[in-house]
Amino acid sequence: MSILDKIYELTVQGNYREIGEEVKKAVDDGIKIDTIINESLSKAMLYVGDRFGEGELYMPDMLLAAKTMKTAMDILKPLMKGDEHISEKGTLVIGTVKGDLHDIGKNLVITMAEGQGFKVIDLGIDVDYGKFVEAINEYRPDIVAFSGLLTTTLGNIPDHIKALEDAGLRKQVILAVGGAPVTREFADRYGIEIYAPDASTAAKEFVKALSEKK
Ligand code: B12
Repeated sequence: MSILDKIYELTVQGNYREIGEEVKKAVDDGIKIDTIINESLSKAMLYVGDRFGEGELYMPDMLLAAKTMKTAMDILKPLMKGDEHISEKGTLVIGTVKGDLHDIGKNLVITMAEGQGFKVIDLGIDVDYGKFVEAINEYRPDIVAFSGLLTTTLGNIPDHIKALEDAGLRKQVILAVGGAPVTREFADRYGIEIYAPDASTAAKEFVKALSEKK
């Protein structure tokens, strides 16, 4: 079994005790961090979610998989920052939408954006509309990003945007949205400029949007 397969398996099994050693081995073998995240960790989470959706796995399984992914990311994150060409490109405010507690994907987007030189203000999970407004007033970000994993709470996106419009702030920022159930069509429906299916693409899109703005 390849080391990437092993990391995938350990994540699916929720084996947070052994994941660290394997992740370190993969890094020592020269496997790119991006590859470990995209080919093993994220794929494993997708698999666990699908089995949960089909009733084959349960909530504790999802929690263990999440804990395993977090353990792996705690090792990878500091390594990512080291090898980057950081210059402060711009400011990003990001949060998981109101009613939603998922944060693994958001945290990955943060890691990648920081790697691209962004200053990131993380508003956390279950973020109320007003919090985004406050953060824009305080930090004057270039980009405001919503992360959403639940179909139900993604329905709150228009309210998030309306809060920005009511505060007269919508035109001052570039909006971004992402999360497993989000699509390009969804973003277009609400006039959201940036959509990306994964964290590396997200960071690239942020950089591109800023260069087009300048
Ligand atoms: C782990 C997990 C949990 C953990 C969350 C732990 C945590 N700290 O985040 C726990 C166990 C707490 C949990 C709870 C629940 N969950 Co859950 N969960 C998952 C699971 C298995 C993985 C999510 C994940 O971390 N994926 C890995 C990351 C890396 O991927 P990602 O989040 O998609 O992010 C990537 C991209 O989407 C993108 N991205 C993410 N954000 C952003 C933002 C921007 C701006 C951009 C550009 C890109 C971007 O980049 C990321 C990195 O590549 C998914 C399955 C799935 N298919 O998504 C279900 C899933 C999302 N959960 C689901 C459900 C139903 C729930 C619960 C309602 C279960 C329950 N009955 O209580 C609760 C809801 C709690 C709440 N109010 O939020 C459903 C949602 C169904 C739906 N479409 O609405 C899913 C799809 C499982 C399923 N198939 O049924 N969950």
